[in-house]
Amino acid sequence: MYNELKTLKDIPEEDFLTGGSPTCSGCPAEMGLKMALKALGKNTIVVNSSSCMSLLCNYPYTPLKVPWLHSAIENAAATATGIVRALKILNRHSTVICYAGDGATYDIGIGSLSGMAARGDPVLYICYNNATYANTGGQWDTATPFLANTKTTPPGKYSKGNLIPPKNMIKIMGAHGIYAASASPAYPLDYMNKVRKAQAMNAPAYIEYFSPCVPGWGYKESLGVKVAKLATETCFWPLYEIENNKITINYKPTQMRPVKEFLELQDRYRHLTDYDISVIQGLVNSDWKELLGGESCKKT
Ligand SMILES: Cc1ncc(C[n+]2csc(CCOP(=O)(O)OP(=O)(O)O)c2C)c(N)n1
Ligand code: SF4
Ligand SMILES: [Mg+2]
Repeated sequence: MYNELKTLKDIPEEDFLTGGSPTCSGCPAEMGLKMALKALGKNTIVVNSSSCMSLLCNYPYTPLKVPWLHSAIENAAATATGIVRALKILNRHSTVICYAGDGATYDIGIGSLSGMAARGDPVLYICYNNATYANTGGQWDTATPFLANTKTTPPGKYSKGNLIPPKNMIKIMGAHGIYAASASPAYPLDYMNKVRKAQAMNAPAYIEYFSPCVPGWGYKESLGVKVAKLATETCFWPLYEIENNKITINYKPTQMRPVKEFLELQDRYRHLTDYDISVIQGLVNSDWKELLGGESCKKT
């Protein structure tokens, strides 16, 4: 059981991530940590793998009002496990979270994360997915969407951008038998309630937060939430959760918008032709159909 936020008015006013950080103006990843901490409360310890978010704290300065630990990019989950076990020896309790990028999660730290889930360590792992190694300039990783332009997948005479379809980490973590969910800055109540739900489980949990990136995706800095909203309205980024291997879709648009509306706001898709966009639309349609099928098949 957890204390559900029913309306925006229920969101706690107290902030544990204050102003003065060096992230880009309008950075949705920072918003994601801010909202998570509002949902979790003061008795929380944050582990941050090397990333844009690890720039938040530069000794002796920090915008955070909770304890924060920087880990190497490959071992945030193992570091969090160590904290949980040390607290147990001290007979103390805090919620321990990892707030890690997609590069750390999908690629460099996946072994550490998988081990944490397999051992049953009570850590809430939040991956903010900006679909690149943003902090080092925006290189491709296995979260990068099909045909996206990144520093290492530039479109040109012989290339259309990224040709490797991204993997689905939410399903990979759900297959570990733990709670796994997608979330978005455009649906703050859904996100913060998932964070609270995971906190109350006192078990390993994985939440993946869709995190538009101003310079990496190339959109106007005021449009982060709009980009994220269109990702969900077009079913490019559906909101769902996996619990005890059952899929529940949290939001079904009454009318699915064309994926073009999401793509056209961003420079990383500027090179696409109408045909390329139709290919992406086909992929989105089949992923959405598979998700709907997965939901109904698990309920019967
Ligand atoms: C083992 C290792 N490889 C590479 C790096 C360099 N590095 C520092 S931050 C970073 C990007 C991390 O990407 P992600 O986890 O997606 O976070 P983001 O930068 O997008 O916020 C990289 C590659 C590193 N610190 N350690
Ligand atoms: S590069 Fe992207 S993720 Fe990094 S601080 Fe800027 S907007 Fe945020
Ligand atoms: Mg990233």
